[in-house]
Parts: sequence; structure tokens; C-alpha cells
Amino acid sequence: MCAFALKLLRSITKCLPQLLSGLMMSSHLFDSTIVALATPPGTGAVAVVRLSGPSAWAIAAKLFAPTSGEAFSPWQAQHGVLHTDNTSDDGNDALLDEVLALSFKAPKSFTGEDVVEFHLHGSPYIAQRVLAACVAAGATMAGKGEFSQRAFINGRLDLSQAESILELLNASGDKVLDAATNNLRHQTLATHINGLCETLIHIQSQIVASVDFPDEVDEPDRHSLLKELENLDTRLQALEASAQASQVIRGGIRVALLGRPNAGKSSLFNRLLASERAIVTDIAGTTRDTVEEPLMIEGIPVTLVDTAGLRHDTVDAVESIGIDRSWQAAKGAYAALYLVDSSQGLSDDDNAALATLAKDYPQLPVQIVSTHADIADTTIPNSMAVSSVTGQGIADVVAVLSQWVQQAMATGAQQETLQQQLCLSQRQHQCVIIARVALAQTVEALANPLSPLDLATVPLTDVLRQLDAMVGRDTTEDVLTAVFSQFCVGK
Ligand SMILES: Nc1nc2c(ncn2[C@@H]2O[C@H](COP(=O)(O)OP(=O)(O)OP(=O)(O)O)[C@@H](O)[C@H]2O)c(=O)[nH]1
Ligand SMILES: [Mg+2]
Repeated sequence: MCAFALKLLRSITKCLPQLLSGLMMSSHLFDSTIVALATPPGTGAVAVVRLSGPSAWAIAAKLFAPTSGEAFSPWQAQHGVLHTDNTSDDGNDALLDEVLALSFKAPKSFTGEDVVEFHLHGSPYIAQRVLAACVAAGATMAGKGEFSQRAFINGRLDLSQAESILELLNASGDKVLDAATNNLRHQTLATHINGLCETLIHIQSQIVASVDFPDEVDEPDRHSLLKELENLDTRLQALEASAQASQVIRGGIRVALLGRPNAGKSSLFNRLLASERAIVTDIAGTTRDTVEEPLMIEGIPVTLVDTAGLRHDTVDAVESIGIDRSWQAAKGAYAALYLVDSSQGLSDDDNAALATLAKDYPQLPVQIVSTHADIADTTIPNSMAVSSVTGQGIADVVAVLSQWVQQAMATGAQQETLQQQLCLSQRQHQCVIIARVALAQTVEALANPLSPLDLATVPLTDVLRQLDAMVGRDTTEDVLTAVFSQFCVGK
């Protein structure tokens, strides 16, 4: 019994640093009070200066005089004036602006600290002076992302929510906006990861308990552990697929418009975008450089790339460079539309270009489009008839683009719900990849009956660490709790 207690103590001390850092994280508050402009720089209707930290109110009280004459108080929007801090300098308290002050009391604020926001008139000059006054009154200028970082450290956001804020700020389409908002409001990713971690902790605790306390706990059945790990890998695989879909949600896909000169590429490009973005003339070789523009399809940006017409017989050096770029565009695209002027029919150049596409880019989906449908009476085989003049067939082209978007995202049919909810950053994608490698190593260690059970705990801890890193937390103490929960009451 005494040896057992000693072992238990040793196990606890092993995990003590993590436990302590966990505790410190949860109760830690920063000493400094930070300030920054919370709105974009430049002129606007309103500029917001945000103060956060233990002295936020004290600093605000030095600078702000409410119109009502009442004291500066929390949980209110107060109208008043801002002036420089007259308590600290020569009594020269210059008027800065007429403002609205919003105050929040810790921990119920974005950062979890005391926060004051001044809503000023949106002049960069006024904002600059207010920031300087805040610094003179004791605040320090905030670093990049420091407000979100404090929110994270004070437990107001998990890391995936902090990353969702970044997504929101950079959002380029409705889909990414939906996913980021969803994660921010409902912690969808964290909830999903928590489920995976619970399973991992359960497996880990069975192994750790039987290795550390062989007299008390039986060795778990390797077969059932392997089954659980297999199941876990399927779930990680789904997460990886969802990360791939996230990349499409975030960055969209590129579609190149290829074809011979005068095929009607720029006309279709303009028609799809509903703008005269590219130059259209009846001179063969009008487009010299690639021109690209995003088109929103079901909330996902599809970047259309208009290219220089492909032909062999050009002697023009500039056009020739343009043609090289057209092939580069094909290389960088997810898919291509190959346009043929159906009033002219399919030429040898078209056949050669289509053969090159099939040979050099076998993965590239290519849809042939018969343009000039309004004046032609034949259609090229396996193509869709389109007229950029009348709009005939444009909806069919959009349907194909939409199909490609779905295809790029559909890395597994069962992933649909996951894709709608989760939006993984590249960092999180990397974590999933590394976690899967570590999981494979765990399986390898367990599958070998000659290898000792505790060999599996090292890679298994790595899997857990990667998943924790995705949401930015440390669950070593959770393993400990799960280990102890396996003992009967009173031990
Ligand atoms: N009637 C008709 N004319 C079209 C259609 N599409 C394009 N055109 C005309 O065909 C000519 C060439 O069109 P562009 O869109 O410039 O062709 P392109 O493929 O971009 O040509 P390059 O830039 O030279 O490679 C222009 O005079 C267009 O007005 C169409 O669907 N119907
Ligand atoms: Mg063109």
C-alpha cells in the first residue's frame, strides 16, 4: 500500500509542472493596460480606441468627462468629452474630442479584462492624439493580435475561436464567413476535438494505469484498444478531409478559360462576371496577359482566369509570352473551360491543344464550350452551346463551375455536415496530419505483442498534444484525472 502511494505521488509530481501552468493560465491577468485603434486606420464616420487591462478605467477616468457630470461608471454608454490628462502635466488639458465611452467590467468583456472603448469622430489625427493621451496616462500600445491573445489566455476564447476571428477579418466569401461565425459562436471545432480527446484520454489512461500500477489494474485488451484507435483514425481522416474542404472554402478554386484566339474567352469571362473587365475585339490575339477575377459561386470564390489565345504560328514575341502564361494558367487551375468558336468548327490547333491538356494535365477536368451559338448552326461534340451575346447557355456554364466547387470540397460524401460547420486553418490542418502519423505509430506499437505496452504511450501522447494544440490547451491533467478515476473509492 505504501509503495502504491509512493508511485501515485511520483505520477502526480511528474505532471505537476503542467498542472501548475494550467492553473496559472486560468487565473493569470496581465499587469499592463494596452491601447489601440480598434477600427481600420484612415478617415471614417467613427473611430474606436480600445483600452484593456487592470488600469483601463483609471486611465479612462483621467481623460474622460461625462456630460451628465456623473462619475465615469461601468456598463454604460456615456456621452462626454476627452481631454489630455491634466493631473500629470502642466495643467494644459487640451480638448481632444466629443465622444461616446463604453465600459466593460472584467471578466465580462472581449478580453476578460476591464475594457473601455472611446467612440471618436473618425479622423486619423484625432485618433492619434487620443492614443497618445492614453499612453501618457499610463497605457502601452498593443501589439498585433494582443487583445485576442489576452482573450485566449483569460479563457474568453479557445485558440480555434481566435483563429476564427482572423478568418472573419479575412473572409472572402459567405461560406468561410458562415464557418468562422459558427465556430466563434458555438465552438464547433473545439467540441469536435473534445470528443476525440475524450476517447484518447480513455485509451491512454487504461495503458498508463496498468503500466504504473500493475498490481491494481489489469492490462487492457490490445485488440479492443486497436479497434478504438482504428475508429479514432477514421474520425481524424474525416477531420483531414474537412481541412481540405476548408482550403476550398477559404481560397476557392481557379478555373482557366482556354482556347484559340477569337474563340470568345474574354467575352465569356466578362459575361460571367457581368462586367467589361477584359478587352474584347475581333482582332485575333487581343488578350496578351492573363486576367483574373473572382466570381462567387454558392459563397465560394471561383477565380476565373482569362488567357491569351493558344496558337502555334505566332511570330509576335509578346503574344508568345502570353501563350506560355496560358499554359501556366492551366497548370495552376483546378479545372478549365476550353472554348471553341462553333461557327468556325474544331480546328487542328484545337485538337492539338486538347491533346496537350489531356496528356500534360490528366487530372484537370476540362469542359468544352461551343461559343457563338447565336450565329452557328453546329455544336462541337461533348460541348455546351453558349452565346456571350444573347446569354444562351451561361447558366449551364455556371452549373459546371458549381459542380467543380462541390467536387473540390467533396472529399467524402459523409463529410457534408462537417464541412458546413468546421473551417480549419492551415496550422490546424498540419496538426491533424501529424496526429495521424503519431496514431499510426501507436497502432504499430500496440499491434506487436512483443512490444511493451508503455511504448504506445509516447506516440499516443503526441496525438493528444496535436489535438490539444488545435484548440490551444493542455489536457495532461485530464489524463491524470482519468487515471485516478479507475481506482475504486477510498484508494
Ligand atoms: N456573335 C457572337 N460573337 C461573339 C461571341 N463571343 C465572342 N464574340 C465575338 O468574337 C470576337 C472575339 O471575342 P473575344 O472574347 O475577344 O475572344 P478571345 O477568345 O478573348 O480572343 P483573344 O483574346 O484574341 O484570344 C469579338 O468580336 C466578340 O464580340 C458569341 O457568343 N457570339
Ligand atoms: Mg481575349
